[in-house]
Amino acid sequence: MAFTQAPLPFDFNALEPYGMKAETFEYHYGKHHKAYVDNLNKLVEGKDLANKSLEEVIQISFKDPSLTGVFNNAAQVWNHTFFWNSLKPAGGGTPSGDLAAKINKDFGSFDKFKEEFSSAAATQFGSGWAWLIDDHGTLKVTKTPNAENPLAHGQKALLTLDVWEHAYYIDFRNARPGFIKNFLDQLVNWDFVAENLAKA
Ligand code: MN3
Repeated sequence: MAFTQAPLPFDFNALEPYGMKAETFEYHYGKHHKAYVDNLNKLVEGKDLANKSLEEVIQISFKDPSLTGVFNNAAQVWNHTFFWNSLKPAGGGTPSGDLAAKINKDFGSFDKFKEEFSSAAATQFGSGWAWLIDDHGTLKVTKTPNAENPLAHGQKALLTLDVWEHAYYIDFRNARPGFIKNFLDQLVNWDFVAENLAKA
């Protein structure tokens, strides 16, 4: 069974009123994400790994230096699907319920969380990802280089932002901080984050 690219959970132009053009998704979903899926399928063709789940492939290949190429592509397939689900039209703002309470408890306040997340996303040198994770019961902000992700470290991802330059160059050119602020202000899908937190 080949790995497949999950559909984008919104139309290519759905985020245009919220700072991200259809052209961004034509490239980022249609070219970059698709290439990771195609490369992964080529790399695992005819191997036992082709019959594992994507999550299993990520965890197996992260520990095996001979499988770096498999890890990079598998993790990027997973990371991008997770990122699309982290976005929604007219998102952003503040979470509610148990998630809001947990953020307040573990970060001190929602503003403190925003500061930490923005700082992680802005200071990831070069390509990578910023994350909100559930690290064995405690919410934390982390950043990872290139394709690395919380799954590889046995942590549960709740939210991510792609800070590879290809994620923001069409909409924000070189201005990563503007992309981060726009994400927090009007794109974060807090319902998705709450669903992830509630999962065992
Ligand atoms: Mn990307």
